[in-house]
Amino acid sequence: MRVERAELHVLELPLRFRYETSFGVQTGRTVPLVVLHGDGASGLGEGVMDSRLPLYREETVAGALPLVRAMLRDHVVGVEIAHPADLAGHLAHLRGNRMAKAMVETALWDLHAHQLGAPLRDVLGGSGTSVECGVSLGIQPSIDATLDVVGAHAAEGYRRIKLKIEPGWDVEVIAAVRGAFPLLTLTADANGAYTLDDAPHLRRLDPFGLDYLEQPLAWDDIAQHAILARSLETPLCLDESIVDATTAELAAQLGAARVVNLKVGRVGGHAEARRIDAVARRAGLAMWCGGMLETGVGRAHNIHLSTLAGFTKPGDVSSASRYWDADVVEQALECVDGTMPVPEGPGIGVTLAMPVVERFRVAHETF
Ligand code: OSB
Ligand code: MG
Repeated sequence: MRVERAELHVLELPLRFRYETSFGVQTGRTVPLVVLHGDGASGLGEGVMDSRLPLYREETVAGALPLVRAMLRDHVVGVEIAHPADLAGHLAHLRGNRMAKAMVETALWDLHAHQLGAPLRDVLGGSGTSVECGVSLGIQPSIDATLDVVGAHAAEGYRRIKLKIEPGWDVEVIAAVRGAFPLLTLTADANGAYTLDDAPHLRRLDPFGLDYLEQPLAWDDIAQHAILARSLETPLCLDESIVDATTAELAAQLGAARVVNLKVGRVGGHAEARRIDAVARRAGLAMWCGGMLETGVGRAHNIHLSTLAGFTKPGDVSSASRYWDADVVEQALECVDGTMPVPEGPGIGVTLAMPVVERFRVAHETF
C-alpha cells in the first residue's frame, strides 16, 4: 500500500467533566488526529499523549508533533509499505515514543481495512458485534458524590466500575462504595501513587473484593509490583508499565500482574497490541482495553481491538457522549446495556464530522 497524502489536525477539546486522578486534573484534551489518504480511501488515527505535561507517561503533544511530522514525511507519505504490521519495523530505529508511532500506525490499519472493504475487527482477527463496557470514574469531591456517580453509572448498565484512588482517598471510599453496592464489579486505579512501603495499607483493600488493583506502584516499575503482589490478595493489573509484548511476558513470569490494561497508544499500535493479546492468552493473563479519554476516532479503534480473544474483561470503552458535547465523528458510539456495538462498515467505521473538527481545530497541516 502507498499513502499519497497525509493530514494532521490538532484540536483543543473541552471535556464534559472534570477528570481527577492521582496525577492531576484534566478539563480538556489537546488531540492530534492524522488522516492518511491512498487509493481513494482514507484512514484515521488519534494521538493519546498528554496534552501539556508528561503526567501519565513521558509523551506530550508538543514533544510528539515534530516526530509525527518526520515520520509522515520520511516513512509514510509516498513510501511503499507492504502491510500496516510492517510500519513498526520501519520506525524501530526511532526509540520509544510509542503514542506518536501508534497515532500513525493505527491510521494505516484503518486505511488498509478501508482498502479491503472490511471492518478493522476482521482485519485484526477479532470477532463479535459488541464489546463489554466498564467505566472509569475520577476522584470526586466527597464520598456522597462518589456514591451518586457510581449509582448512576451502575444503573446505566456498565459491567465494571473503576474508581481512581490516591493516598488519602482509598480505603474509606472503596469501603463506602462496596457497602452501598455489594455485588458491583469494582476496581481501583492508583496511577502509580503508592510505594512498596504502603503494602500494609494497600492490604486493607483486600476485604472489599476488588476485581483488581491497577498500577499501584511507579509508572515505570514491574519488579516492585511482583513483590507487592505476594502480599496482597487483590490481583494486580498493570497499565503504565506494560509497553510491549516483552514487558507483558515479563510481568506474567514475575507474577507482577494477573491482569493487563492494554492501550493501543501506549504500546505503539495494533501490531504490538496483537502480540500482547497472544502473550495474554498464552500466559493466562486476563486483559481489557484501557481508555485515554478518546474522541470517536481512538474510541472506535479501541472497540475494534477489544474484539480480540484475549480481551476477557470489560474495558474502559464507555459512551462518547459522557466525554464530549459534540464528538469529532459522525457516528454515535454509545453503550447499550453495558455493551458497545462494533461500528460496522469498512475500517474503524467512523468518519470525521468536519464542522466539529473545524470548530475546535488549532492547527492543520498537509504532507
Ligand atoms: O489510568 O487508565 C488510566 C485516562 C487518562 C489517563 C490514564 C487513565 C485514564 C482512564 C480513563 O482511566 C479511561 C477513559 O475513560 O478513557
Ligand atoms: Mg490506568
